[in-house]
Amino acid sequence: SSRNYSKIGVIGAPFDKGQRKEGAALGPSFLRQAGLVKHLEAIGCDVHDFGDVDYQPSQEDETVKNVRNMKNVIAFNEKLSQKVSKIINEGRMCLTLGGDHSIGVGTVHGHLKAQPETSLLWVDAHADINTPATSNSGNAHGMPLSFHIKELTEYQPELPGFQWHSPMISARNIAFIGLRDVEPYERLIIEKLGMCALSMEEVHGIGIKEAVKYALSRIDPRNTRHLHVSFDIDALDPLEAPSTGTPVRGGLTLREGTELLRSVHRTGRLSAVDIVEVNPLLGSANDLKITLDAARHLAAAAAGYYPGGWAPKGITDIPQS
Ligand code: HAR
Ligand code: MN
Ligand code: MN
Ligand code: MN
Repeated sequence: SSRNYSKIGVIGAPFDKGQRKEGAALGPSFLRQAGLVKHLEAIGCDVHDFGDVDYQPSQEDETVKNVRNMKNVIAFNEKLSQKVSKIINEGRMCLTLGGDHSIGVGTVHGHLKAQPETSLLWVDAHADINTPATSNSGNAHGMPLSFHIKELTEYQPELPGFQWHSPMISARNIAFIGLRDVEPYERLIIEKLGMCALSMEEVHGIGIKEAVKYALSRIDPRNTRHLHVSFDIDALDPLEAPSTGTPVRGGLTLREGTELLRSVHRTGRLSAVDIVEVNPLLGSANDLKITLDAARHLAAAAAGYYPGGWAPKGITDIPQS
């Protein structure tokens, strides 16, 4: 095995108005404090931390067309999208630290703007593909995919301030891994669009390696496209990542999560990763420690970290005593 660590740009997306629980906005600072960025440097990555998205959410906001906090969601993601484009255009893999999953509006848009030929792996317990019309919650973190999919254009409402955004990816270039809490209308959309959706049932049936291989063969059949992995920490089992807003039992082990990311890294075409839905205000101190540590391991795997280790660079002989 050879050393193949990445050039990475880190951006913090401290935003939690895509759902009702406070705390996910503290994700970026807690993840940095837990050493996520330092760890990437320690394993040999060339890391540039671009800091956090510079946006203070306004206190007064409203629900428009069943999208709660519509103004803040749209304004925050416009800024985030620009940052992501910039980092990818600089030739770095963009690692976005959330934030709730509504920040997937900005990360995926920014990536597609920089690299239109991109396929997307959505690793999540949830499908996050509700349109504003199908959502029961009005929470934007359950909707980001619907905004990106070209085939859903005619089902979207006009949202004021959202003109900067347009759907830029086909459903055939998106796959899910880890699903186990999908609503009926979400399932209808998945079936109508013929999407590749590997629930925990399929992951258990064929194993994580085959699942990733199959998903990539569906969304990138010629092995030519750039890849984006949007990793919701709740894809992991709550035993592995308890500090999150909507935990669902029966999820991926951390080992499966790192295997997934390292497999995608090995393609050489992984250009953006999101790690979202870490909520430092949920669970015990130990729950938080476990969750932050899981996120750190996921980031390292995305950067190509091989757990078997490497011999020191340029050295072939064991030192004499
Ligand atoms: N499907 C539900 C909704 O639309 C729940 C989404 C839940 N949460 C997430 N997203 N963490 O992955 O509101
Ligand atoms: Mn999600
Ligand atoms: Mn290209
Ligand atoms: Mn989720």
